[in-house]
Amino acid sequence: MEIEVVEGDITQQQVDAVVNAANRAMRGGGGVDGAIHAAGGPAVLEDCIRRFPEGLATGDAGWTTAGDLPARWVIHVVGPNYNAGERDRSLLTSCYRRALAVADELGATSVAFPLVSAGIYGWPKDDAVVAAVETLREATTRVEVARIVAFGRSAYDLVRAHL
Ligand code: AR6
Repeated sequence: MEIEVVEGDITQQQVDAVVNAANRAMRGGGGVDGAIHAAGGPAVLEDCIRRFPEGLATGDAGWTTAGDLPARWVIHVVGPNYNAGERDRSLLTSCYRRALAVADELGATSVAFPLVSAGIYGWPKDDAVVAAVETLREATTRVEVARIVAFGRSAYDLVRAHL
């Protein structure tokens, strides 16, 4: 799998699936979650309610339609909330592994990832980048391109340095 980085907005990515950094309730939120729901439109939330009546566990992934986004699917993951004391790193790496497993189920070959947990959930940025890059590098998957979408120049530089 090729791993690339771009600076930009994940809602604009022309890929098969975009990954959302959601929360356990799976009913939208702020950050990248808010941006994906806003750009994807109400179909994303409707599908979340239909497919995830009980929400989703931390570290897990599940897909919905991408609604009005250029992508076909949104793969929602729930990263650990570092600020709330969830500091088990395997829950963070699990998000990337589970997202790729869901992409494989869907037959998605290009997937865009945000830096899960690195915003509102407060995971230290440097380690969030290392976790993303290393987990993607070690993954066994049929996904051909994993695109890390860095939101802002400093995140982009950090990911580039680690790649
Ligand atoms: N495109 C790409 N990356 C983005 C975008 C975007 N449009 N917007 C933000 N980021 P966060 P979390 C980056 O806070 O830390 C929500 O309320 C951001 O700079 O979106 O996992 C959910 O509902 C950061 O690097 O997600 C949850 O409650 C990264 O995406 C909670 O926040 C993740 O930041 C999840 O927190």
